[in-house]
Amino acid sequence: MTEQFLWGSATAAYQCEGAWNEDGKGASIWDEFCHSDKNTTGITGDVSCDFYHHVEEDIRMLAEGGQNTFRFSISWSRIVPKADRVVNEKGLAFYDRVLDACEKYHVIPNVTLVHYDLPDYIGAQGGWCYPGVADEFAYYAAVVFRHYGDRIPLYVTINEPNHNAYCNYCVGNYPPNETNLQHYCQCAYNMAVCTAKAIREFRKLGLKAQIGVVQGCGPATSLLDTPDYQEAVKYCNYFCNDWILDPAIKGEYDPQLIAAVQSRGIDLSFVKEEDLAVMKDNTIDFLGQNIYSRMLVKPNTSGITAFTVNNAGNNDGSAQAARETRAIAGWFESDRDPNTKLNHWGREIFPECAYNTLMERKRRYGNIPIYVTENGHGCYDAADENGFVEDEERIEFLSNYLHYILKAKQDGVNVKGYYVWSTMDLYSWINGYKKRYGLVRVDYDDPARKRTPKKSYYWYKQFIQDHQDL
Ligand code: BGP
Repeated sequence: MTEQFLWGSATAAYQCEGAWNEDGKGASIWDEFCHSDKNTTGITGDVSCDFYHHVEEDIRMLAEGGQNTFRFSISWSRIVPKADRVVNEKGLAFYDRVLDACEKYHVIPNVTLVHYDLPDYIGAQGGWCYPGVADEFAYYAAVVFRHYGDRIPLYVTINEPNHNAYCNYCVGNYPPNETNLQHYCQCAYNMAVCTAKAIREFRKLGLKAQIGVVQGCGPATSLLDTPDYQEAVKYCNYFCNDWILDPAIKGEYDPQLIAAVQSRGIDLSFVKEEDLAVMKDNTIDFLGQNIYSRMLVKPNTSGITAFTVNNAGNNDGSAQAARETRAIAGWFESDRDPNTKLNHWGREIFPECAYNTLMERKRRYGNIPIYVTENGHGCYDAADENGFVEDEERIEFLSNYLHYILKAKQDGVNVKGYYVWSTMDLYSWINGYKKRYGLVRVDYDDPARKRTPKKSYYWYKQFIQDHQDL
């Protein structure tokens, strides 16, 4: 692959494809969840922005916006729709069309094998906690590697194992909607085994392509540097970062982390020697790092274990407004810096976190190549009568974060690419379609899903042009 800096934007299958049951696709846990009573909003990704039927247009627009790379994910249940493991040729053909468009417009694909949308037949057997999930995943991954090979230069095994496991089993807002720390640990462990077993398949083929994993949060940090605050940071990192990244990058768990997890009464009998051996031999080539916000923590004085998010998008900036928080009794709890802004969904906007995240990754993991695989601002956009959005708020967010990302690169972090979340407006997990991230507006009232580039699309195009020397 060429060594040019990659400038692009990202999507994920369930959030943009639509066509949820077309051409032999099987149901995923998100299809199942969104069609069930547990989905209190009734909003689904059944059609979404209908990328399935707009592939050529979306990739052309991306390229016309000066971008040279596109991150998307493959829907596992399009490729292997049922538990019988029969491969759906029409599913493979769909992503061939996506890759054809990428080639036509000189866009480098960066492809994730699973972005939250586990097949429902695995969900029915225990989902990410099903002990057989890693073998199922390795089978599916091998089908993908053999079929697409080096047409895809950058593969990602799993999007955000940390955040996925966290929402599934701590907050409980993603399917299977549980709050269960034991299952959180089991899920995160199984995801690490999935990554390792998929990489083992990948290496067998001797491809030139590279493979990585995408992490969803940055390192924990605190407002004070006293020993009790340092402890809180350490435990939060065990929980959110090291538990995921150490096996993927170093091929092993930190024994102190294992001891800490056990001391909480987590039963680690699911950890198997043979899995640890696979992890040791099968680590990633690059890290994908998503950057949205800071994880600010303090010592846990409440004695409470609880996790909250704001899916209502009603944060008005007041002290009582619902925000994102996480707390584990005895370990850490979220802190709030009154000097920073929160978005409507209660998430802190803190551009410096981009720099701190990247520098900390370098400190712990050395010169590993890093792609910033997502960075974006979710907000309520207002379009004029022509569908044009003057999204100054998004431009300000992106330019502030980019400033710190490029500073980290200048200071020696091996940053090789950057992706705005998202290429066009798409479904936001649980939040539906009002929370928008796209560089391109999608008119959901229009059956044809008309696309209109926003002001940020043109701003990004110019930004890329001004940074050709990277
Ligand atoms: C990341 C996910 C994306 C995307 C983004 C924005 O964690 O990888 O899929 O959804 O967050 O999140 P949300 O849509 O919940 O605001």
